[in-house]
Amino acid sequence: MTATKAPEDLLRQIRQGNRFLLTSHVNPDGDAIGSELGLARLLRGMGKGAVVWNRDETPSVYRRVAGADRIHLGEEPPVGWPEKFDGTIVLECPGPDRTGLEDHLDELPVVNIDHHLGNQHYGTVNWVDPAAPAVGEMIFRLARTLKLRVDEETANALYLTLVTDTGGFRFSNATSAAFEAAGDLVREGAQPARVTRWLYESRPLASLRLLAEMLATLEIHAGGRIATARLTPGMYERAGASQSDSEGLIDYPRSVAGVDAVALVKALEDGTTKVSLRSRGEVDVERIARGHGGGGHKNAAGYVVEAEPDAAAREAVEALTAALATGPAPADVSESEAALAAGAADEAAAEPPPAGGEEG
Ligand SMILES: [Mn+2]
Repeated sequence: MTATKAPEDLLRQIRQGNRFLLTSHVNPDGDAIGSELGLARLLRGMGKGAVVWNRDETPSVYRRVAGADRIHLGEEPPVGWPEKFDGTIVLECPGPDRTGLEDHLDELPVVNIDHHLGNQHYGTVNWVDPAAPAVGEMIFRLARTLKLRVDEETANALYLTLVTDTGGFRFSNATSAAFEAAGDLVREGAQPARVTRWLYESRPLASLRLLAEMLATLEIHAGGRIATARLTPGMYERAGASQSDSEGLIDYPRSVAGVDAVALVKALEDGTTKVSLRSRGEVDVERIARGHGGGGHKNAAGYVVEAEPDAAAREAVEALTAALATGPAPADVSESEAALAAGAADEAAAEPPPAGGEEG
């Protein structure tokens, strides 16, 4: 697949509008936050207004990105919506329902910029490029097409999207385009050591305590090829953790030698159970998630079921076992095959609306 250019009508929408609302999917990941904040800075650099509105809170590891403290959160629209805006730009979001704000999205023209293969082309204008390693890389290309200056903080935000979506340049989407964009962003002032520190060396202590709780539940199935782990409201409570502190924890069971598929089973406060799946290579977990009303990518997906955690875990292991049996033998369990396209994954699960307060 070759990279596509931002379509003319998209460039026109952006040039003509004066004030934009930017949003992305529920449970935002690094690509969502970095793309939003990077594009917001670029638009402001053009003399335009930009407000980022996300339904869910920003995971703590992304809060160092410039502008993260100004993101409007929750289901109530920001001041002046929609009369003081000229359009909505939805980033890294395959369908409008995934924003959690879909009731508001038909108010103004929508610009849809995404790299998910299954994008529903729901925008007034759509730019969907499945070959892009991250939506942030598309935003960087857009900046070049519009001949915009990319300042240091914008470069950091966009660089972060590449690091997170490629799993630190480990996954199969760590293409030459990803490395070229990363190199160009560093030339524009991105600071890899700083961004890496935000991402991997700034975890809240509660997140590590939650990891310890989760690892105590680690189980291996199918002769070592499947790992399961649990999260419960009680664990969050003991760890003093908030929902976003579980970001990235599923990568630990997947790091076990020989494991090709992982199910993280999370008991939710409302009695439902969220199942996050990860896999390697040809093991398709998106199909399993879709069968339960969820979604995601081939190697990273999720769903919510009305079942007890034990039953949900058993069912997930059965489905993963079947998927392992039908997929080709893992001749080469290369790390690069774990095309996580970070985060965009279990957020695909039909999330229940957030309860009033923080769970745990
Ligand atoms: Mn992405």
